[in-house]
Amino acid sequence: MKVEGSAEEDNRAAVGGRGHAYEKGVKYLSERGLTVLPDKYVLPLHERPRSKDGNLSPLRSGNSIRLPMVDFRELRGPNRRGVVESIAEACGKHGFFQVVNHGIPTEILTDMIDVTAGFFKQPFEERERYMSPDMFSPVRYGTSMNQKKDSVLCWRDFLKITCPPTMSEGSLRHWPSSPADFRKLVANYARETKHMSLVLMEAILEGLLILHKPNNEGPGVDNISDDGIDREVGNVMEMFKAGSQLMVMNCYPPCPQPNLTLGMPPHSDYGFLTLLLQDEVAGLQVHHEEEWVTVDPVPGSFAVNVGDHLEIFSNGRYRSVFHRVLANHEMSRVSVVSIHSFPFDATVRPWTELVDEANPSLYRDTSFACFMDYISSREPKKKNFLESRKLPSQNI
Ligand SMILES: O=C(O)CCC(=O)C(=O)O
Repeated sequence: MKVEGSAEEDNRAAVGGRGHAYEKGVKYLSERGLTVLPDKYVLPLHERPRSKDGNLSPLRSGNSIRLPMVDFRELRGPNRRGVVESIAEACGKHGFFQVVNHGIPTEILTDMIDVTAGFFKQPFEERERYMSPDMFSPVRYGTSMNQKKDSVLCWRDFLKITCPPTMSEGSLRHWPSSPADFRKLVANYARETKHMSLVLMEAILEGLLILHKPNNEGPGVDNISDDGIDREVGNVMEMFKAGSQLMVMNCYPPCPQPNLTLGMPPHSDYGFLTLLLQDEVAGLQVHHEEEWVTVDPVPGSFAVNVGDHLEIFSNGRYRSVFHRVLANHEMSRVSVVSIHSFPFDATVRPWTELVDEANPSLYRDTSFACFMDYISSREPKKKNFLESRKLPSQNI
């Protein structure tokens, strides 16, 4: 007969008694039936999740927010200017908005969620093939934020994949080949989200010009290209068309003590725009008016947020917003983020259209490589990368 030991003894056995099991990720730990959260995941008291009503579970908390809604279809209709302005307002006030009526077939979204869940359900040996300490690897499986540097780990595993510009079959050969159809389904999703990001970015650029010169009805005749687009907007859009797309597939397994840890700690995203698809399990929280509020999943829609590059490019008009993810005890959760920016080797700086004597540049030039160097050399904390890009004399 098996004699039951203490929860701590069971847990020590489950994680192998040594630190190395943590590096296999939280899916691995959760599959071993942990009942007590290992110390490595326990946040200091002041960093633990807490909500006003004292309810810690995002599944039950009433403290949720409805993000401003953007009807994507209307961007192609007579009310385009109204939608452009409402996106500008959402970026300025919230840094987050919800996109509906985007036209991406439901099947592509459900396939993406299913193939993400399917990837993490595979045996550890299959997932482990993509584990790499190289932050520049085009495919990387890992856990926490930076598992080698984080002093306290967080309760998430991830698969990061870089989307090549052509998305041709040959260029996807580094991507996982299982579950079956992984490459096909993820590539379909990546193409659709790339298109959506381009349409949104064009609207965001127009919105920035309107905010900067509110009395302008539109670009002057000299500044319109043959296809009717403001030349300045057109130039920037060329950078986005050739730009980078990074996808992060996240998995948050049930957590034995979710009130002691987080799925992801407070952070901002580094690109221009992040498009987030979540399954039906709540967990995402945004920092809004000094409070953490839950973004309840709206089936078939995307939560979109401003990233650090857009904060820099907009010269601080828009701010990348802190968000975090709560863990929960009962249900596994998956999400997929698609992060869009200029090409990896391009420089990001405040848009010249927005900078003049009255509005001096507030940020240093930056690039994706500079961000990667920064985060691979230290524990990423909140927005400290962005802080490092602010010009010293500017009080923003
Ligand atoms: O899982 C989520 O809802 C958010 C994920 C996220 O913030 C990220 O991957 O940066």
